[in-house]
Amino acid sequence: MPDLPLIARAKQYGSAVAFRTPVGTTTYQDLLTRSASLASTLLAGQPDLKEARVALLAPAGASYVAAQWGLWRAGAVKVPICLTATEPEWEYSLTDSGASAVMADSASALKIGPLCLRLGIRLIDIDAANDSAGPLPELTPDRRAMILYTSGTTSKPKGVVTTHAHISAQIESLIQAWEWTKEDRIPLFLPMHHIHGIINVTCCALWVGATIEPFTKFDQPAILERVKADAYTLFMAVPTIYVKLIQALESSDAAERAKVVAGFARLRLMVSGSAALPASVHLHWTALTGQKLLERYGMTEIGMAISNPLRGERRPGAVGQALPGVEIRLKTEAGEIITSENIPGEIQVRGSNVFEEYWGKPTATAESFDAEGWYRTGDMAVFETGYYRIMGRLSVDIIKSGGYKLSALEIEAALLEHPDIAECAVIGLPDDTWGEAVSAAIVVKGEAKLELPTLRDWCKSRLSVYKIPQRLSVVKELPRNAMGKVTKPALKNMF
Ligand code: MCA
Ligand code: AMP
Repeated sequence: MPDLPLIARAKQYGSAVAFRTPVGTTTYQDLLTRSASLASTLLAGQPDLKEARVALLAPAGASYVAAQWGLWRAGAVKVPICLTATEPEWEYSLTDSGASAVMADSASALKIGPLCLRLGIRLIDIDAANDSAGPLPELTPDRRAMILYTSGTTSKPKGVVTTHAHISAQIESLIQAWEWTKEDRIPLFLPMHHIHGIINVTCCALWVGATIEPFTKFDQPAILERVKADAYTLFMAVPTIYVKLIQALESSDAAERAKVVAGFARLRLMVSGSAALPASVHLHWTALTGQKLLERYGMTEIGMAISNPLRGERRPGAVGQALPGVEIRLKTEAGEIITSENIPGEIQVRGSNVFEEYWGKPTATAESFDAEGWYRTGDMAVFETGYYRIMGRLSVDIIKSGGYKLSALEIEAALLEHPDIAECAVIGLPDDTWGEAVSAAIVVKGEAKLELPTLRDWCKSRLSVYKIPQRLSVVKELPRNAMGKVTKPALKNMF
């Protein structure tokens, strides 16, 4: 394969606009030129980086993509890391992946520079690097392409490895299902270390020659201005964003609201995913804008798997049917494959979209697949009149807040380092805005006193803000079963 598919396709789009910002545009040819130069910087005379891990720390935008393509073209594996993570979290991703270099925009390079120095990792400032393009290696689709860190049922996040072939399969499935074309224009305001921002928005748009308007965060006023101006055809967000948009629209004056609503009504498609979209929010959004949100279901390990149809009924509270190229089945706890409707079971997935392995964790990888190669998602669903409906997760230790998947165990481990905390247990409590709110029950040492604001402050150097407990309950003891294990369902009543 002379070129990776995204690169080969970009060559066809040449002078089309890939990125548009208030200060200018970047064409597909600009991305190709810049990424070839960055690949040379990375290669520094070597013929091929041979799957060396290179971390990427930059806000969404043309520079991010040039770096991503550059490291791919040099034969490296991309390890995107979170812009707002703490230094210990960065250190974990860099050391666990064995990263040999970090590519960062100038502002991020300043922040991560001291850590790179301490760990002896090469730091490349994407904005400053300016090598001339040299020869690039030939790459095959089975090469590893990306490691995404995802939280789960273990205390520390696991690195989900996908190859170029997996990524292509994930993209092609969505292009087909949602009928992406080069006429599409989409805002990008989701974090660039997760599938939703990386694959569903950025890679899909660039695959077809569409245009992206990047924002460094969910900048609601700026995005709504552009919605009013008919800047977009597509919009993809997590449920929390739709909740926030409903709140904003309902508190704006009637004339302003009418303009924004008219803008949303003209979009060809609005998608929700990464967490459950309550049917009430779905119906509220339709009542407000006339748009029927398309809800879909996915996971870092599998990309997107199930989606409501582009054409046809988009059912509130349901996620639809298997996407093209994706096989889905439900299995009962007793191990029976479910063949009829209305019987709940675990969602299992197979297909060329499914990841390769957890980085450096062969046991965890083996345990997550069954003997026939079906990936066990740990999510429960039921098939009802032709549509899958997600019922929840098998593990109480996974929390979804604002679309971010969090590990209760990781947060508990951090809280236990607090000098006044003797014991703790973390759960997700239902929350209208965040879906679930991280909630900690703690037993303090001796006569110690601990309140939420001081605890949150203490957490800020250890945990990303979205992992920090939003609710706190100080209890005398934690509810435990006969084995001494904390019974998390019983904990809910203590808040
Ligand atoms: C921000 N805060 C949060 C969260 N995000 N707290 C809890 N949970 C969160 N997710 C904190 C802020 O740090 C701030 O704290 C306070 O809440 C209010 O911030 P605000 O500015 O209002 O929020 P925001 O910055 O607008 O962020 C909300 C957000 C963001 C845009 C919904 O959380 C977000 O981008 N979420 C998307 C995550 C995502 O892409 N997930 C996809 C994973 P303080 O007041 O203390 O400063 S991929 C995936 O799940 C699969 C594959 C799939 O199916 O897609
Ligand atoms: P992540 O690990 O961040 O990739 O999150 C994947 C998880 O998000 C899935 O395993 C589900 O638990 C959840 N999820 C994604 N989309 C939906 C949805 N539409 N409804 C309910 N849960 C969802």
